[in-house]
Amino acid sequence: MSPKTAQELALPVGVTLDRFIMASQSSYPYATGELSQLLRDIALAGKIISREINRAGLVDIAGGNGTENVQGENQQKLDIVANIRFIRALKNGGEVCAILSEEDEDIIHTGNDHGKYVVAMDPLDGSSNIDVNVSIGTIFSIYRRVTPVNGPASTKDFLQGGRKQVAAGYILYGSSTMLVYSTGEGVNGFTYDHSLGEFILSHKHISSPSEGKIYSVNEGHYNGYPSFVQNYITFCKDNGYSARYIGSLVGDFHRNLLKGGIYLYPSTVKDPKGKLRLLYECYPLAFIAEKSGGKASDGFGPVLDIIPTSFHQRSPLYVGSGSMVDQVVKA
Ligand code: P6P
Repeated sequence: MSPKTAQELALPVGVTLDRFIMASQSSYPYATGELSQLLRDIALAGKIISREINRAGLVDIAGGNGTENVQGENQQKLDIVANIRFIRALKNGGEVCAILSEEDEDIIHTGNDHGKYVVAMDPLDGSSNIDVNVSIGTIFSIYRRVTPVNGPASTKDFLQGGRKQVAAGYILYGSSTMLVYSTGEGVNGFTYDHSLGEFILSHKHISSPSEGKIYSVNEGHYNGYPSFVQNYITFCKDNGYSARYIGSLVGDFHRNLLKGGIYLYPSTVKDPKGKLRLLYECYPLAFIAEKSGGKASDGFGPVLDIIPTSFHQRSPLYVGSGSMVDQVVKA
């Protein structure tokens, strides 16, 4: 075996999230570091949740908690744990004045009235998959507050509309834990190295393939879908597309983002506005989709153009490769 060079013996670790954030911040001369610190706070909570999820089968935090969230959905124990962990990380980080969570009806005031940002989040989406070891995820959306600093946040801080997001992203707890986010200039992915306790840049400038052959939809609801969705599903079958639906939005979204594909959660007769939440599921993933060259529609227009009216409102979502979203919307 030929001797290795020094460089081969000591391969670089890669760009840590901290270094990436600092480098990105320096390219924004007016950036004062608060958003950078906020992103670190989210990453910290993601590391903690990753640890909790990985041991869920070993300690008593898997399964249902026997309680319902404000949506009337059965809460998994890890839903509650994730909600607490993210609220605590954002509260202690000091940059966020208020949080809107899927798990809570009203705004959560952090006590940091000096904070310039608010965060809308689904702390753990797809949590019913925890018990069967399927990927799940955190989804987050960040806005600069519009209410005066040092005063209390209010409803209008959260109902600014999707195009006012200053950053958005998700953490995917899968075969590896990944943080994927954008602050408006491109989308980057970081893989968590448990041995170092660091997120390392692994997917630089993610670009969504304009085409794809994967469609993600729950065909069990087919009969209740609008005809344009039924027509599109038939189109996919007639053209040999692959059906991939794991019942976990972040997992399906992430695979389609990298490989090309479309995720559909249509309106149904039972749920005329669909199931997904606009503020902390549809908006942030639409932000990531558009910043990586893809598209997100509610069937009538871009999701990011929807004017929000309430915290937990729902929206249909067709998101992924641009030409596929165009295809389904005009089907
Ligand atoms: P259905 C999980 O509850 C979730 O919000 C998404 O993660 C997932 O894609 C969808 O709902 C699954 O819903 O109705 O297909 O079971």
